[in-house]
Amino acid sequence: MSKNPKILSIVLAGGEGTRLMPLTRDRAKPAVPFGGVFRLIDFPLSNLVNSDYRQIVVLTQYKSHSLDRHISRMWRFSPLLGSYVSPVPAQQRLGKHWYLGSADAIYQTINIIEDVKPDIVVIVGADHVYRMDFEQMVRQHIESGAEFTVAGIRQPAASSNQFGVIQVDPHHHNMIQNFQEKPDHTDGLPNDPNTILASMGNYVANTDALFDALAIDEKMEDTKHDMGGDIAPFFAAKSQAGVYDFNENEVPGATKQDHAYWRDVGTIKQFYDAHMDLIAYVPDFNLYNTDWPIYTDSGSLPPAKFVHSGQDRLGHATDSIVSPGVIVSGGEVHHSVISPNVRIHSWAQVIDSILFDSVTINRRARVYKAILDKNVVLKENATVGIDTQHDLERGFTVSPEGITVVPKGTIV
Ligand code: ADQ
Repeated sequence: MSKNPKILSIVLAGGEGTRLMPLTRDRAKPAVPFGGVFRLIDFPLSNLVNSDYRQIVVLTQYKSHSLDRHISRMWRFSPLLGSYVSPVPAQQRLGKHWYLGSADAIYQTINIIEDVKPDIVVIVGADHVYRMDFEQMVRQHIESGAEFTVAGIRQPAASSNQFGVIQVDPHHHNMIQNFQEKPDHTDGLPNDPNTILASMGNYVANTDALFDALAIDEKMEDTKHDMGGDIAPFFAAKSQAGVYDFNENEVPGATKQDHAYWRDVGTIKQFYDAHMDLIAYVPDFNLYNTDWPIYTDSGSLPPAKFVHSGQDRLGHATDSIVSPGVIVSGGEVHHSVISPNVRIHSWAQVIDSILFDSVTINRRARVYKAILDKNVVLKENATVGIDTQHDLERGFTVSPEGITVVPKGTIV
């Protein structure tokens, strides 16, 4: 392989995100807003761009309208400079069938990959919040001589059924001996039985070897056509899979707290908790790391504004993130994440909550431990999250942990 191999990145952005309902009712999971101004897809795309990988195809599938719009508005690079992010909707693929698993999604895109003729493909999921330097992973992949490399992170052994579990070859440093997709039980690490090395769902592959593996997989009966379920075990079985240890590598500007931060935000609880991580006094994930920025389309919105400081009408926010275009007029915000263009009026209270774009909280309304999707309006005196039984009766989703989610556009 040449010293400067040609790299193409593929972002798998077809996940449905059923466990995030109703937030994924009419948007693909990678298009779900996160952290006020971002969408989930901004994290893998920022990581790739910061790694200097700027030829990117995004494989979309399910309810991809807002995802496509976000990508073309925010992420369309200059083809003149040789950089681009192109969304590839499912109907543009080779096969007639709606594709099956993530490996099939890549297989159906082979003609697009062949046009680019990359030496190496970097394949990343679009469902996680983290910073990662893919250039480090590619460098290790090349040095190891493996055909395929999986990024691994330590996770509790009890969560093995959510992850691809990597067993490292004791005789060959950084090579995978065995890869099992979501086993119910598995042995932990030799020196730490309560911990496993889990696949992050990010892969680096030599293009030729990947094409061969995908073609073999495509012909097999007993397969889900899944990168984690079928392709990673295939390379492990022929001793051609390396592992890149995320915990042992750092991205520029990472603080002690956010080094090795990686969160699946696939459930309401995980999504909520990752937001709370952002607003901690010393944040676990530092959005303010300008050495490794997370890019997004914030539009040309005016700054956030806080007004009315009469004795009992204090327009203010504490321990919170407040996005541009917000007006807090005589209301109180505490320990919350507020997206652009939200309005919070006098004597209203928003506590421990996440408000998406253009939510309006009218006078004396109260919100506690809730996620309000885009364009939700609370009328005067309305409440959400105070009485979860009442929330359920009104058709809102309440997570087992008591987080109320109000769907897009609801008037409460
Ligand atoms: P899962 O996330 O359960 O496990 P999957 O549902 O295939 O696996 O999703 C992986 C990524 O591919 C996601 O970003 C998803 O949006 C996307 N995706 C899924 N099907 C797709 C399709 N048909 N077209 C386009 N994109 C698609 C995976 C690995 C595990 C690993 C975990 C880490 O299989 O081994 O441990 O990720 O969270």
